[in-house]
Amino acid sequence: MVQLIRQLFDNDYDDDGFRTCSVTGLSIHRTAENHVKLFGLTAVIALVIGGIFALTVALTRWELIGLVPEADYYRHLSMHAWNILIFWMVFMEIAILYVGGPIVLGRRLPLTKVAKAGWTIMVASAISINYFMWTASGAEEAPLLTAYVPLNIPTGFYASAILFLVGATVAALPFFVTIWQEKRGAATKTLPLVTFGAFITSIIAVQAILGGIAAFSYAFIWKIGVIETINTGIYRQLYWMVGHGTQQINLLAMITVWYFLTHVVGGAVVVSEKVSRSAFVLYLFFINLGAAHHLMVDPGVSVGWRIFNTSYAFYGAAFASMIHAFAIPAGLEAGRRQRGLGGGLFGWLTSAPWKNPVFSATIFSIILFGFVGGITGVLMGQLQLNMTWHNTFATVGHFHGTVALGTTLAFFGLVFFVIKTMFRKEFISGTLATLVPYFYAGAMGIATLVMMYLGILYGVPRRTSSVVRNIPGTEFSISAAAPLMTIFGIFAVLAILGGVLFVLVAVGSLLLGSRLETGDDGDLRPDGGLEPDGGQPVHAADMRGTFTLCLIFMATFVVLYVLNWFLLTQLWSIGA
Ligand code: HEM
Ligand SMILES: [Cu+2]
Repeated sequence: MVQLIRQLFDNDYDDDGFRTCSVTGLSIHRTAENHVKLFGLTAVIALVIGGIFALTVALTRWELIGLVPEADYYRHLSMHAWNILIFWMVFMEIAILYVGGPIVLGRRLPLTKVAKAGWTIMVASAISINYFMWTASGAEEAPLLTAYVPLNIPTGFYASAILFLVGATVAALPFFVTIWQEKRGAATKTLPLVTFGAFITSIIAVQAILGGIAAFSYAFIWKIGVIETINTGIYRQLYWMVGHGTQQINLLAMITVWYFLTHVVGGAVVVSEKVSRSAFVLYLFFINLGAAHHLMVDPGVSVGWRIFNTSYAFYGAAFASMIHAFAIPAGLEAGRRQRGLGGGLFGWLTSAPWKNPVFSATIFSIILFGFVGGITGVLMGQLQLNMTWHNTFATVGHFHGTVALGTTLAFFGLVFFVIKTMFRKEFISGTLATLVPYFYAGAMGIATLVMMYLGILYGVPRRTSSVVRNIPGTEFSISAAAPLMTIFGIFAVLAILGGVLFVLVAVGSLLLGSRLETGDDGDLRPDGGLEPDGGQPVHAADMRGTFTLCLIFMATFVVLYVLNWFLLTQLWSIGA
């Protein structure tokens, strides 16, 4: 065991503790690499726990099975949400900060003791959050993701949640110090794009963490009786600074990973540094205002406030996403055309390394995030359309489009990348590894679409263990949705099997995979090497394939927009 751990955390370093990465050519220091591994492995453990509860939750909503009794449902749903949305993602994101900072900059990780202290606090508080969620009993309730006051949630939960946020801040400190070291005495030196993306992510993370500490502290002092009453409207505003804020972190970390992985395994170039950087800066100013979309039906805030934040201001962030959605495929197209890889409209895409799971996971993440998670987010974030989405199963569909399809797939790609480039292990089965992104993206994609269909067309609510019965005292019946719940259940189970396959390949490769020799790129490096040679300058490269894709995206957007407004008009007869 000790031997194994030592082997996992060791590579051939020179006397200063550096080695050269055989895929990226980056100079990697032992400290940076080992902490990426530590946080990455912890994240995968959280994914497993969250995934187990994805199964119990899905098998309950699949009414024919109805696994968990009603009284226990929130406990399971809370375990699913916190382990998978918070712990899987945040541990990965700290690893991403260390990749984007010290590894891309070729530095050692400073303050390694602080990094370890951060990890320890995060792990301890994650365990205790799980404990309080699982053991909430009697008059106490499981918190769900939101821990809304005045639900009677265990005091220890709030305390542990605060601690987790503090732990994440401590773990991020070495990243900030790295940026400071890099810029010290060289204030005009530009950070590489990936580092820049990671840095903007970290600033947004600070805002989210401050909001979270404020929200949970406010609830905590109320729970222990320091204040007698609590204003639920204020709690909700504070809570969504972290509730939505963590999703912004997920988004930015994912986009940073998109730039990184399309470059190192697909041969993408950056078409315009200025444009991509400006898009990150737009996020900095506008994305946090999106948090207001969670307060769409709150009576405490004015309609003008809601419309301003979720529409006018938030479109600054949606615009930034559009820029990335163009810039990343355009970079891939330009980079591959410069190398002469594939002619015609889509030859650059069809000739891409589709068998490489790092590549396919990244591309599926981009496509599914955009088409499934992104479009629906803009739709339901609009005041009027929100009326048909709010608190329905369609909402759950939307955020599985963003986090379970988009972010999770990008992180799958990153974990596979780290297994080969940092753990230096070959996959135990190349075929199974290739299969993972296709299997998971396919099944989860369908499960997600069915969730939306059930929510929008049948009005099936979220956060209930059983829905297919008439709403008491009304004539509304949603029992027609029953057969579709089975389709949802089947694809949900398949998606979970896709996740199981991912974990088996990842952990199996770590334990049993053969070791890659120094210099072996494990078939990751793009055709023609990392830098396009001898081809045309980037602006001479044709990007009409990407332009066509963008037109398809826009057409889909328009169709869904019109469709949603049409469906909204159908509601006018209610109560007539
Ligand atoms: C195989 C994959 C998954 C399946 C089958 C699944 C299934 C579900 C279902 C059925 C619900 C809704 C329950 C309800 O409202 O009654 C749910 C909620 C949720 N899921 Fe997933 N999920 C999966 C993966 C993920 C991933 C990867 C994430 C995040 C990274 C995630 C985050 C969430 C969150 C945040 C909630 C909402 C919890 C709440 O309402 O407080 N899920 N999931
Ligand atoms: Cu949000």
